[in-house]
Amino acid sequence: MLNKKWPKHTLLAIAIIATWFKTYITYQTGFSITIDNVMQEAILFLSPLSLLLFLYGLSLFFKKQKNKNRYLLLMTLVTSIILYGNVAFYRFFSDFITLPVLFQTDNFGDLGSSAAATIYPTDLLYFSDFILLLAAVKFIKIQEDNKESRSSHRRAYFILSGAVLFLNLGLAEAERPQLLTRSFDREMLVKNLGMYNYHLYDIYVQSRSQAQRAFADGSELTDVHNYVRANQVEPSEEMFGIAEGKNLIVVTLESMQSFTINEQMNGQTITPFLNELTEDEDTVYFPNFYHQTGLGKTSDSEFLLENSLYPLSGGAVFFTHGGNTYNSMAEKLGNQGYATNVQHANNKSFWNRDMMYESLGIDEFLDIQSYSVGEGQAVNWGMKDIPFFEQSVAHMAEMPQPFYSRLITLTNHFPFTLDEEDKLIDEFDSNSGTLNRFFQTSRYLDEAVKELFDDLKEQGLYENSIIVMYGDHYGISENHNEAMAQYLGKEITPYESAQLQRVPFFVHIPGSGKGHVNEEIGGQVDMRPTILNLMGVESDTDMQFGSDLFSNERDEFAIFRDGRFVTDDYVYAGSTCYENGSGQPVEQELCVPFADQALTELNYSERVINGDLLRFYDEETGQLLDADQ
Ligand code: GP9
Ligand code: MN
Repeated sequence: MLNKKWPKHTLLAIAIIATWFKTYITYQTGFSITIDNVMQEAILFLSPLSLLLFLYGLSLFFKKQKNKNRYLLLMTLVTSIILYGNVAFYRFFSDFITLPVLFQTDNFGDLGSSAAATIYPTDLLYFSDFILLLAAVKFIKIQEDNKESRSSHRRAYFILSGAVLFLNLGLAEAERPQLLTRSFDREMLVKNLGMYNYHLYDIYVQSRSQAQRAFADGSELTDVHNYVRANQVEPSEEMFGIAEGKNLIVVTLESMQSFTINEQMNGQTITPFLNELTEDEDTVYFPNFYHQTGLGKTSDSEFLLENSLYPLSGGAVFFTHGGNTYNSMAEKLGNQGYATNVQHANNKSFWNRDMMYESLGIDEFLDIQSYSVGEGQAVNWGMKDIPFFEQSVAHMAEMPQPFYSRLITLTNHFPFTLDEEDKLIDEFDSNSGTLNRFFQTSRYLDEAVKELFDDLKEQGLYENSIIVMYGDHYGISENHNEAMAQYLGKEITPYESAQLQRVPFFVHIPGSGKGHVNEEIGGQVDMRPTILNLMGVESDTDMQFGSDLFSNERDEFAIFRDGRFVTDDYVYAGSTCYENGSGQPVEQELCVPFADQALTELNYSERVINGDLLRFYDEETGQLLDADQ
């Protein structure tokens, strides 16, 4: 059979079909893409085709068969690398690659151990189309075609490929209106446009945002300014200035989620110390507090904390806009005479922190160089939290007061590994090792926080400080829903998934007697105004989207970075409007006004960042500056 001469475009057909089918199978196996109906499945199936027809079809412009073959081999290799790159990235981040993260090479170095753990020999299958084509080129005899295709044939071919693209876009528009204008969710883009078109779209969006800064001017800030002023609330009189002049210690609780607080796992308490704090007379605990991070994970949470702006829908703002003008909480406290710093036992370039902290006006960054990591003091990503806290508090003892010191923990990070002696509870018993270990590392982090409090007391810093703690983002992604369902004893619907985005938020003010459990619904964007008010620092002329969680005037609202949101009545998730509390789906209309507001707010925040618009704003006076200033 191999001696028979096959039609001249056989190799092109093999390449297209092989990559097409491989891509479709990868959608099903390499990612967890949710499909709700047959139409979505059909779009998913069709989506790789248009770009493949076009890209591979360019081989028709080559004259020599040898060059046609080489070109096709190169393209199957390139598309394989793109697809596999996404699969590997997805295993780690549960997200698709977007252009700016490719420039985050520093981070990929540090991810080494975790990334290696997610590469398998069977991954070679992601290159199966390339291998197949290689074999076909070698073994199949075709009627050699050493001339350019006839232009009329080519035209017909490319019209067909264009038609497939329009069919794809038409179906996508019907299924998901405004897909390209909203584009919060990369999964939706990949699902509807296909992986390869998605990347072209991403390249377009990213280069546009570069151009946006170049062309932005101060007038774009007017709408945002009006919106921010219109939504501003008065601070709580009772709490304003309650911590004035005290040191501010903010602790980032790596991957800590609220579902562990005041709960047990197989009869064992997960966070005994934090549980105690929820009942403590000097601690306010917010159980309905949500993370609002995107792809920038920890760094996005820092961005929300410092600026009360939302991070970006694509990429990590610490990287993409590390050089912008900001009006951070650190800078503000610095102006009040505070010494400001961040302490984190990791490389300073991770998440581009060294650059970004300069833009945020943070005086000092105590990175891994400031710590001595002794024998047995490192695990997983680096220094263990307990010695980290101990040495950080020793640093604090040397700092001029008052200070604002931010501590970023690390031990409770994927893949959640611990040394035997640090395992204070057993593993859980689900099919997800990740979730099973997560309980143990959460327990360790709880222990570390307890020791932090002791260290502060020992160094005499406790009484004169306020301690704010927040969970940065989820630790357990939706890939572990089955195991989570086993733990929670209920199915993980989109409603439940949204509720699982709750992270703990604690405000501990020694000697205040203000402790209570505060049910207010809020998110990380609200930390800056809340904290500044406690410190007695006015922020009413600042460009911030959050509001004081203690204020009686504020609306209960938490907007997720991907467009989901929670109000006291509703939860919007998975394109469905649910009643908050019962989790029952309700009429879509009920969520619409909030969805519009969420979209507006996220867009405004994005506009401020992309245009670097705060360079046109004077936060002292609340005035817009002329573009040429
Ligand atoms: C890295 C640490 C963890 O320095 O903040 O980052 P994450 O992966 O959680 O964003
Ligand atoms: Mn983190």
